[in-house]
Amino acid sequence: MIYRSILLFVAVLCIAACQTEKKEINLPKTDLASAPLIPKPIKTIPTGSAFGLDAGTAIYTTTTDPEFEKVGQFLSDQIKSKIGLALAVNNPSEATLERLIYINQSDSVELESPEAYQLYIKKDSILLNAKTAAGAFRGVQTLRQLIPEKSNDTLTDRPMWVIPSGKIIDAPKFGYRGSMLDVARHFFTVEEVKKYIDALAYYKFNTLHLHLSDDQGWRIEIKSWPKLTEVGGASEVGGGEGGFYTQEQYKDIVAYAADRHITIVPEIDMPGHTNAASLSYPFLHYAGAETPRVRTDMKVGYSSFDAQKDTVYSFLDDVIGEIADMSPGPYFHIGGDESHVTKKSDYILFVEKVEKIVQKHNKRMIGWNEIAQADIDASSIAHFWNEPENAVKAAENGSKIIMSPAKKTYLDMKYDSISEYGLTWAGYIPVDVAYQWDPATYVEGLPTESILGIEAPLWSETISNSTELEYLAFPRVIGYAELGWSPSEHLNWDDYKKRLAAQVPYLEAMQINYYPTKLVDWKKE
Ligand code: TNX
Repeated sequence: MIYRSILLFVAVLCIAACQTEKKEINLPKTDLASAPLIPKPIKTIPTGSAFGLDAGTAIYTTTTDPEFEKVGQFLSDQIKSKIGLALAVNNPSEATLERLIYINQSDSVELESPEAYQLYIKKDSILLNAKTAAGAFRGVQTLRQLIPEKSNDTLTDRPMWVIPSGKIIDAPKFGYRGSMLDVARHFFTVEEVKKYIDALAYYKFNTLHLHLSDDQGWRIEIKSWPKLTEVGGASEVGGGEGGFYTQEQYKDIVAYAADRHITIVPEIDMPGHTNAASLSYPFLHYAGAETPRVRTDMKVGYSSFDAQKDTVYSFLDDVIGEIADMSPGPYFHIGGDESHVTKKSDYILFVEKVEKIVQKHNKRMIGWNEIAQADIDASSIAHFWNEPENAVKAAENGSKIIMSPAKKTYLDMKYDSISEYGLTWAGYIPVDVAYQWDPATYVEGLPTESILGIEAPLWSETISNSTELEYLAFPRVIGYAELGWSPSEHLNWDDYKKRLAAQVPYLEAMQINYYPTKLVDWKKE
């Protein structure tokens, strides 16, 4: 195996070296440092020359890890759909080969973080080094962003896409960089979720948290409790028909995300936000909560599971078990927010018991910051949204924290007074406010080491399809990608807003709707 890969490597380098001597192409001067990359890499060193991407280019990957070949194929597919060029992957018989893109597995110490990569762009080759396929995948996104939409048709007898030369050394600041989609208040189809995943991948997110249940709907098939979707999945906010993912569909989403090195974090919200579940199976209902009925309104805090009943926990063992079996990622999110009608002692009992069930199914528990009231294990994660004191308490207990401050990261907040969709309870969040804050210092008393990362939640009370989802998510979510990835010293609104403006060709090509805020001088055709 190693022999084969060395041979292949030497062979392709030879082809490239011999071929380029034949033709000297007059490539234009470039500046890699001014490329509008988002997130901004740690280090960019321009060399002023260029790599000419054309039909004479081929992609090769290390043969020691089949996941790298998948990353190479992903790059080839993306190049095909962006500029129409079909590049072979690991096909040494390629007769017209002149330049190559080599995606290489490397154990270099500089690539310590699993998502780190190094990109060396020269005249006749591009070398992408990474320790893991995930790192290679992140590097491929940088490369995608460097490929211009338009070719230069005067350099040779065929179109050539000019990529600026130089070196990029890069790795993420946080290991957890996510967005959340609420598919419970309004249901979103598998295709709509995949479209969102594609855009998240382009900006190097590695997590999508799916809010799979709430008062208005239960959205994931549970084979041992079929009424959850038959009854609980049949409506949504505003009275639409709702919907749910079959287990096959959910697995399809998980696999699609995994191909983009994105982990799905499933959430079943409890003990509150459970009206749809209790409507399906009334034994779950807590006496202090409002009687379950079909809910299409936007109220919160009136439902609860009964924390005192053993049957509730056997039910949850089945539900968590079935979902955990379909979710290869390390986490299971139990919600835990806004359980206003649950007695505090019952709430604490409930969280502690459910944590054990989550652990039994080999997952780490995540819960909204309220869970810090319980005596949670240090391996469990508190998801900060509104109570700094609970985030600090969890960190003191050894838990990691995910940062989703409502006033900064809630994608469902309106941008301003003229926003079409969204709520306002946490204030307006214009695009610059969304970008100008530091997850590492936002909560006083929270040590940086406790912060696992950042997540931007998109609650769906006011949105019900991709166009509306995108209106709220874009462009704000692109800024969170940079807050989660780039070193703090690179975060600068004036510099960022120019790079953001340059995202228009991508957003338009992908047919992604976005809010054209006046704060940005959009580069429209
Ligand atoms: C609060 S944030 C909620 C959600 C709502 C959202 C609307 C959180 C953990 N709970 O149930 O959808 O506000 O912005």
